[in-house]
Amino acid sequence: MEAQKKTLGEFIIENQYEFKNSSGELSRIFNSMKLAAKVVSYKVKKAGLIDIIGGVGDKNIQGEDQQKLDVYANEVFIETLINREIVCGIVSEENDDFITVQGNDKANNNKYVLLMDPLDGSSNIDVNVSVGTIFSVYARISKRGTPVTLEDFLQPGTRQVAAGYIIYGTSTMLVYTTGHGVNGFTLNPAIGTFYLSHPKIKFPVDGSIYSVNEGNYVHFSQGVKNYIKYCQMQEGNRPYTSRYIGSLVSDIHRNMLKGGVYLYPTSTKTTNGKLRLLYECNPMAFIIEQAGGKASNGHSRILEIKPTSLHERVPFYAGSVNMVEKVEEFIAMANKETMC
Ligand code: P6P
Repeated sequence: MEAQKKTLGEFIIENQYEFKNSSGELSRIFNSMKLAAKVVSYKVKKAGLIDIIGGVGDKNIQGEDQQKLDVYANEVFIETLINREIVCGIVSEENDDFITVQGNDKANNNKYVLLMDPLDGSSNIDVNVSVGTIFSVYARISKRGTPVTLEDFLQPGTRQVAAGYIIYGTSTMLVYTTGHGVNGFTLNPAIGTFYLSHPKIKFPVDGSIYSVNEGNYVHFSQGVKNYIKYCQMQEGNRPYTSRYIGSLVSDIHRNMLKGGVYLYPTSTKTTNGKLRLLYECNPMAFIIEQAGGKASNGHSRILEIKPTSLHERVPFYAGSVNMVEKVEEFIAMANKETMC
C-alpha cells in the first residue's frame, strides 16, 4: 500500500539531521529537483503526442544536435532553481559557461552550486527509450556574498555534498545520495508524489552484465578489447550478457540493481572518452560508490580527478567492484605488454 511508504518529502525532512549546521538549503534543492523532475517527466511521457520531439537545429558545446526536450528540460531545471534562489551558481551540459544566480544578495549568499546534465541520452527520445537527468551538488569554495567563480565548479568529486539522477523510464524514479547510502523513489503520476520504493540500494559486488558500445570495438585499446573477448568467451565460467541502452542513467541503474559493469573507454575516435566528468561521471560515481560499487578511469578513482575545465571528458568504467577491477587488470596487463 503506497500510503504506508514514505514520501520523498518526508524522507528529506527525516534525514536533514545528516547535515551538520543544516540550514535546510539542501532540502530545498532536493524539493526543487523533485518539482522540476515531475514537470519534465510529464513532457517526456507525452513527447510522442506533442510537437516536442526532434532537434531544434542548434548544437550544444559538445557539438551534439540539441533535441527539443533537451532544451526544454534545461530551461525547466534552471528556472526552477533560479526562481527559488537556493543555489548561487549552475553548470549545465547545455550551457557553454556557468550561470551565476544573480537575484538579490540572498542568491549570492547561498552556499551551494549545482551541476547537471538535464536530459542525458537524448538521442533515445525519438525512439521511446528511457532517458535521464543527472545532478551534482557542491558547497561553494569562494566567499559567500560574492558571485560564484569557476573554481566553485572545478572541485574533485570527493567534495560532492549530494548527487542524484532521475530516470524517465517505464516509471519515473529519483535516486540520490548525500553520502549516507543510496535511496530510490518512484513517482506515482496520478498524485504527483515520489514514494520510497528502493531503500538502501546496494551494488552487487559481482555480476554478469557488461555494457559497452561494441560498435566501437576496433577503436578500443588492446586491454579493453581483451576484456570484451574475456566476457564473450565466457572465460572464468561466467555466463556474461551484453546489455547497452545508450543511456548512461538507464545502463547504470539496471546494473546497480542486477550487477554489472558499464564501460565508456577512450578510443581512437574519442581520445578522452565521451562522458563528461563534472555532471555525468562524478555524480554517477558518488552514487555508485555509496551503493558499494566502484568507478574508475581505467586506473584511478573517478572522484579523485581534479577537474580542469567545465566540459572535460574522461574514460569511465563503473559498476560491480569485482568487474571494474577485472577491467582495470586487463588494461594494466595490456599496457605492461606494450611497454615490454
Ligand atoms: P554512444 C548519451 O549521449 C551518452 O552521453 C550516455 O548517456 C550514453 O551512455 C552514451 O552517451 C552513449 O554513447 O557513443 O554509445 O552512442
